[in-house]
Amino acid sequence: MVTFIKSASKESEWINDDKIEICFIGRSNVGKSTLINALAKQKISRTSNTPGRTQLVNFFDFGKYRLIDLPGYGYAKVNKDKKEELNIMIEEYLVNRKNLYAVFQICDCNVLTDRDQSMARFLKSKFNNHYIILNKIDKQSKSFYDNNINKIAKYFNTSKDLFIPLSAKKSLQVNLLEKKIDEILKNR
Ligand SMILES: Nc1nc2c(ncn2[C@@H]2O[C@H](COP(=O)(O)OP(=O)(O)O)[C@@H](O)[C@H]2O)c(=O)[nH]1
Ligand SMILES: [Mg+2]
Repeated sequence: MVTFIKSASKESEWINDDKIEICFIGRSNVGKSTLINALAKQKISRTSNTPGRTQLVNFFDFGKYRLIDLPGYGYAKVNKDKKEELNIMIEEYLVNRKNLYAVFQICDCNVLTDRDQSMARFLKSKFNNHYIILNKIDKQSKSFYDNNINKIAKYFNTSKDLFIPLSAKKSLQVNLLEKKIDEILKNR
């Protein structure tokens, strides 16, 4: 049974135990909430057409692990103070969280930005278990991924092995992510 646990705005509100955590990070509107719902096979996270809705660190219980949904980074329409506050929340979690074991960066494969690129560089330098989910593949032709994977790997300066192409909305290839999470938990 997968459940929403709580939202936190600061470190003192995090959960204090030894349970392993996996986090989702990405720009707002790339489909983080939709993917959480696809993984959970139920609607436990609010999705939105309006970017910038998740402005807290959200904790979900997935049984063997906790899944953490971080605020979206690089959203232009929130004011400067709010942006700073969100970036601090993200960094605080990524840098300080002892429970954190793997980071899944979610990108919209149709719109890769400089912020995605610099975030990938940061995450790669800091985490052995860093993967890049290329979401919204349903918007492209079937051959898109195969035709562009080398270009995307070059863009991120990473190995192709880090990529997980899927569609959260249409539940396409979400099993690739499930498999990767199982593998990570087993190899720990
Ligand atoms: N076409 C398509 N749209 C998606 C996909 N995943 C999410 N979306 C849409 O993108 C928008 C933002 O999704 P949401 O999950 O709220 O993004 P978040 O801000 O990253 O949590 C919503 O309109 C979703 O329906 C996908 O795989 N394909
Ligand atoms: Mg969301």
